[in-house]
Amino acid sequence: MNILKRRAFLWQAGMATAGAFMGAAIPLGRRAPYGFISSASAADFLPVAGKDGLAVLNDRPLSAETPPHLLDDEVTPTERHFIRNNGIVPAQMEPATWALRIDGRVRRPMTLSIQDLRDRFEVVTYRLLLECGGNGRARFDPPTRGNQWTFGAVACAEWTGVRLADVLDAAGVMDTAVYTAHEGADSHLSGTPGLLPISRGLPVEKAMDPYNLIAFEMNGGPLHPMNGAPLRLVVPGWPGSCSQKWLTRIWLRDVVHDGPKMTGASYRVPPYPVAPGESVPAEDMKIIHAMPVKSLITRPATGLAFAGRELDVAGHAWAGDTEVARVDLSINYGATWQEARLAPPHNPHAWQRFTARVRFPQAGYYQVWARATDREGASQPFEAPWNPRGYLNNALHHIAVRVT
Ligand SMILES: Nc1nc2c(c(=O)[nH]1)N[C@H]1C(S)=C(S)[C@@H](COP(=O)(O)O)O[C@H]1N2
Ligand SMILES: [Mo]
Repeated sequence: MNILKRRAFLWQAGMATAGAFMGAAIPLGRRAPYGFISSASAADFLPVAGKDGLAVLNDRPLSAETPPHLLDDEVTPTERHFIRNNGIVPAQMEPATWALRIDGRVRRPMTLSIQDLRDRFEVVTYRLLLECGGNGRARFDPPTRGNQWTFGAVACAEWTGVRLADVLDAAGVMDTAVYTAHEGADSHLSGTPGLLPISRGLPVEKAMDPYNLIAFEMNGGPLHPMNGAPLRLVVPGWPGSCSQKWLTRIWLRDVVHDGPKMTGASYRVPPYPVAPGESVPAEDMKIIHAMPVKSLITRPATGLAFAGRELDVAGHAWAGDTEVARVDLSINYGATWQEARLAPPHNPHAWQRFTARVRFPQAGYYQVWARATDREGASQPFEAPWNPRGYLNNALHHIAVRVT
């Protein structure tokens, strides 16, 4: 069985048998929560240099996610940043000769080396949240096609580069431009020359967000080859697919970009509620903009068994283009809630730390649920609305613990 099929099988096999694949003792037995799957069989861990502990969802193209307890750092280490490839990675990633073309509806088309970017524009460093639009897809029922991400297609690394807005200003965006279009150096899985695996874009207003970077450093070092070395876009808060890796061209268009993965059902959702499994006419689907409010418990790892009555719980919360206002925890399936301490973001578009000490009334099995609410008052649902391609699943995360 290939990795993808095996994982799908693991998923469908359900909780009753998940333990058999785990090897190690599981204190929760068949009541292990879904969180166990992402840290499943050791054979699924990624054999890529410079990556550590990621679970592989697909090996061609490579997609791998990070188990929640390995995302506890404020700044996600490069080794733990998830990978989502749509095509074949470029053979050549040489920074010295890399060229970025800016053209289309601009007054001054330009070709820039990485050195030109460093010399001509202010170099800035920000912690930026990147989440795949399909993160959480595995929780939809009926299942939707695509990578069955559980929780870990999200990261907040420290990126260094120049502002996309500064580069666009230098190129002189024409009044007729409405959308950017991004191209990278990876090739289509079919091997067809000139066919791009993915080319997405942004409305010009969003492209001008000062926290969008054209990045050439990740966590103070070079970009990892699987995260777009030597140059990529980082567009925090919007689906990860907007953040073109191995970036070679940004062109400005006078229409909404219609490149691969911009049309049909790709990165689109119905603008009205639909029943699970319902088919939706393609022309009704709307392009996803900001990602919804979400949180992830990163400490302790799910499955903890411990003696005592108090437990320190921690995690991160984020909210697309806005900020998280509060995070609440429940140990009784949502009957009552306790507000967690919540830190402001290190900079706009970084995730926010939440911490809380939770007290358990007696020994036994508990689920600890986390629920974030953003500044606009939107909070995480108990179950995310189903959509044809399984995007935007921001349903509550929980861990399970046994108090002895
Ligand atoms: N050139 C290129 N850029 C790309 C992709 C890709 O396949 N090719 N995948 C996109 C998707 S769907 C996501 S979620 C992010 C993932 O970034 P990462 O692999 O660095 O985590 O990259 C985006 N940029
Ligand atoms: Mo993605």
